[in-house]
Amino acid sequence: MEKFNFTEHSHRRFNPLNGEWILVSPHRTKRPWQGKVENLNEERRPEYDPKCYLCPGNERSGGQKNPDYADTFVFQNDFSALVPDVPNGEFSDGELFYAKSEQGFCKVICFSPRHDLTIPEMDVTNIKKVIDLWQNEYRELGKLDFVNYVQIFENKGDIMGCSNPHPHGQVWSQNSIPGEPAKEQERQKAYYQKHGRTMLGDYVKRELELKERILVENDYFVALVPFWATWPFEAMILPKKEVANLIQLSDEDKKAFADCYKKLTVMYDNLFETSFPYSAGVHQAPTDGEEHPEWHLHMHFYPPLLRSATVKKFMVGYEMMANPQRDITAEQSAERLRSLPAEHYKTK
Ligand code: H2U
Ligand code: ZN
Repeated sequence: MEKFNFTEHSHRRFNPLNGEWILVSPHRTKRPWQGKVENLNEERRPEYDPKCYLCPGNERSGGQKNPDYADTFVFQNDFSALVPDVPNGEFSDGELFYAKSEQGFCKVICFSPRHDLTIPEMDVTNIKKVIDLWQNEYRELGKLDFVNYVQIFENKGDIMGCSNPHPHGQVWSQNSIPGEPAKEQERQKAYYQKHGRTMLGDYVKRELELKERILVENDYFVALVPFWATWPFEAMILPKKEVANLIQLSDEDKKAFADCYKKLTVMYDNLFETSFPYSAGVHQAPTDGEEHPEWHLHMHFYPPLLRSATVKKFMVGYEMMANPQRDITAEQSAERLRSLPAEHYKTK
């Protein structure tokens, strides 16, 4: 019997961050995919769109008018999924029926006044201003008594359900620690209790030695394809040093974060020469008043595209019923992303 090898044989990989598994079937992609690049003839957007609800000076659905902002802009979501004025309450009927009231806040953040830009097309100085805003929102929302967790995220592209191409993200904050960060917290806590170091601090150190899955590295931050990647081109950005939340980032750190955010998203856009859709979000320590030395801040990128600007990976069937599965390995994805030109395809 030949020896087990990642690029030939089906295997399961363990995700230590959430405790779940991913099935990898590399034998299904014997040859490297050349990537059919469909030219989608993406429309060029104007710098200002009079009909956009996020452009400076325009009116939103609720009737409010956006200010004439110059860098970033944040406002309370006019259709918030979470609101602060909910009475405290619980419902239970035996062990099987349980519900609880939830208070929170939803905000929308505009990354730039320019309707035609996206993160990979913005410069690092302006991307850093987005991270400044995240830091500020995390700090201020976290001070509220009823806010124990702040989720910052970005939905990019129609196929991710994004409602408007104007560069923007959202911040939802609430009473409870939601499912994904709660799983990560439990795993990180167990690791920290055992080793006295953060799980992702150790992880990033080892990845930097191996170099197989690293996409971008600067003085303080790294972008990589995690060993346990689920989505075909999933990636993570994380600080090299132990940082539990955005407040702990200095100006230099934020610049380094912005540099990774830009370089990673340029790779993404260049992969299929399209504005690459994804859901991305920052995971960090809850704001529940407890110490959280176990937490290591990181940003996840979950992009759905598989083979071209239009062919996406479906998380259906086996994925829904059992666990996620992928063909191309994390190392092969990293290799493909690294081999792309550093310059954005639109500026060619
Ligand atoms: P996406 O990030 O998925 O595109 O969502 C944008 C949010 O903007 C969405 O949650 C809000 C929607 O409720 N919105 C406003 O707050 N005001 C508007 O005038 C339109 C959309
Ligand atoms: Zn996470």
